[in-house]
Amino acid sequence: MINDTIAAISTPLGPGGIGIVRISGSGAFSIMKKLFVRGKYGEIGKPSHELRLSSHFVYYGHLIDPKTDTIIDEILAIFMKAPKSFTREDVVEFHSHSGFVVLDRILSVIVDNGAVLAGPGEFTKRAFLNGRIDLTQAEAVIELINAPCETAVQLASCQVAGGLRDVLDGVSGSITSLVAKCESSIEFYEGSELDHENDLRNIQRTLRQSILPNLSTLIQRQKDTAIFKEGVLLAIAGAPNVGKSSLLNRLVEKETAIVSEVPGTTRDVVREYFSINGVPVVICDTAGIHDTNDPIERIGIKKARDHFHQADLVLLVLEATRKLNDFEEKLVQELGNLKTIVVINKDDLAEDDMDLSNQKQIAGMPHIRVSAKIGTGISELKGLIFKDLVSSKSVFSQEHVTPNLRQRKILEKIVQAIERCLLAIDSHPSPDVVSEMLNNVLLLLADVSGKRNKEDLYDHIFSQFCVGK
Ligand SMILES: Nc1nc2c(ncn2[C@@H]2O[C@H](COP(=O)(O)OP(=O)(O)OP(=O)(O)O)[C@@H](O)[C@H]2O)c(=O)[nH]1
Ligand SMILES: [Mg+2]
Repeated sequence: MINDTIAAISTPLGPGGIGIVRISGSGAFSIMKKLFVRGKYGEIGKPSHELRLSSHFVYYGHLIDPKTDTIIDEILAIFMKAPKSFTREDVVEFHSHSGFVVLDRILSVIVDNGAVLAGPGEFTKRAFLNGRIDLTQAEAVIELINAPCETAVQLASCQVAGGLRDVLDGVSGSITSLVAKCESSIEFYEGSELDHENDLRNIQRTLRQSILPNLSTLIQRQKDTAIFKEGVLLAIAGAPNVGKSSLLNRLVEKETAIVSEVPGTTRDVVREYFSINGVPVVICDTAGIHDTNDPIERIGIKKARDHFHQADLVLLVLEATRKLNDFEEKLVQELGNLKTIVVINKDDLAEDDMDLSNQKQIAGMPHIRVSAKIGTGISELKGLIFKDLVSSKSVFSQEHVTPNLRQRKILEKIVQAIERCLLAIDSHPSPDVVSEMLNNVLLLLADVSGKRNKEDLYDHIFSQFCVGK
C-alpha cells in the first residue's frame, strides 16, 4: 500500500560506526516529531509537535522512546520533504550508532508510532511508482548493490543515471514520429497508393538504417558484458598428481587446496573465487580422473565430470614431463566439445626436447606451459582465459549503455517485430497495418522501461532487493 509510511534499517546489520534507519511516506515527519529532540544530552526537553526543521539539513539531537521517556541514542537526523527525496515522498533518516540492538530499538519505536515495516526493495519500488526512476534504473540499483567487480559497478552506474532510459526514450520518440507519418499518410493521401508507398519506404529506411542498428548494438552489449555481472565458472581437470590443486592455489594466490605428492589427495570439489581483469571467476579444483575401485574417489570423479560439463571453460592439466597416458587420452576425447585450455604443468621439470604440445591428441587445442610450483606462465594463462571468455569488442567506458538479460529478451522481440514490419512494407504496403505494427513495438518498449503496468513483474524485480533499499 503506497499510502503507508514505511520504515527499515538501511545499513547492514552488525556492529559499525553508523547505522541508518529510514522512514518514507506522508507520516514520516510526524513520527520524527514524536521521537526526535534537538540538542545536547542534559539540555534536551521532550519531543514536540512544535519541532521546526528545514528540509535537507542535518540536525544533531537524541532519539527518545516516548513510552518510557528514555534516550535510545545520540543521533543525526535529516528530513527530506517530498518530492525532493529518493521515493518522492517525505523521507526521514536517523543516523545512529550501529549495533543490532540500537537499530532494532529505533525501528521498533518508529513502528510503534505509526510506520509499517518496509518489504524488500520497497523504497526503490516507491521511487519507481512515483515516477522518479524508470524500471531500467530500478533494476540497475539492484545490479549496483550486487555488482561483483569494478566493471559491473561501472555498467550499473550508467544505467542508474538513466543511460538506458535515455536511449530507449530516443527510440520510442523516433518510432512515435514514424507512427505519426503513417497516420498522416492515411489522412492526406487517401486512395493514392503511390504516395503511401513513398512514405512507407521512408519509414522502412529509418527503421533499417537507424533504429535496428541501435537496438542490435544494445543486444550485443548485453551479451558482451554478461560475464562481468554474472562471472564465469572454471573447472580444473586432469589425472591425479599432475598439479591441479597447485594450479588453483597459484591462480587464486592462496593456499586453498591441499597439495601433496600422494596421488588422489583431492577428492571433493574445492571452490575458490578470484577475478581476471575484472571478470569474477569461480574456479573448481576436482579429483584426478583415473580408474579406481575406491568408492569415495569414484564419487569425487563423478562430481568432477559434472563440473566439467557445467563450466564455461575447462583447464585440462597435463604433465610436461611425460606423454599422455590412456586416461588422459580418454579425458581429452571426453572434453571434446567443451571449451578447454590445455595447461602443460611442471614445465620446470621438463626435458629440453620434450614438447607435449606436439602430441596429436591435443594438437589444435589452445595450450600453455606453466609451472604451478614456481609461478611461470601463470599471468599468460590468465591472459589466455580472459581472451577466451571475453569478446574482443568488450571494451567499456562508463558511458556504455548496457541492458540486462530481461531487457535484452524484450529488445530481441522488438527487433523481430520491426523485421516483420519491414517485410510487411515489402509485401503489402498499407499505412494502417504498419502503424499498428509500430504501435506494438511502442508497447514492447514500454515493457522494458516499465511504463506498461505489470504488477507481477514489479513484484518479482523488487523482491530481489534487500530490505531497506
Ligand atoms: N616441480 C613441480 N612440481 C609440481 C608442480 N605442480 C605441482 N607439483 C607437485 O606435484 C605434486 C602434486 O601436486 P597437486 O597440486 O597436489 O596435484 P593434484 O593434481 O591436485 O593431485 P590430486 O589431488 O592427487 O589429483 C605435489 O608434490 C606438488 O608439489 C610444478 O609446476 N612443478
Ligand atoms: Mg589435488
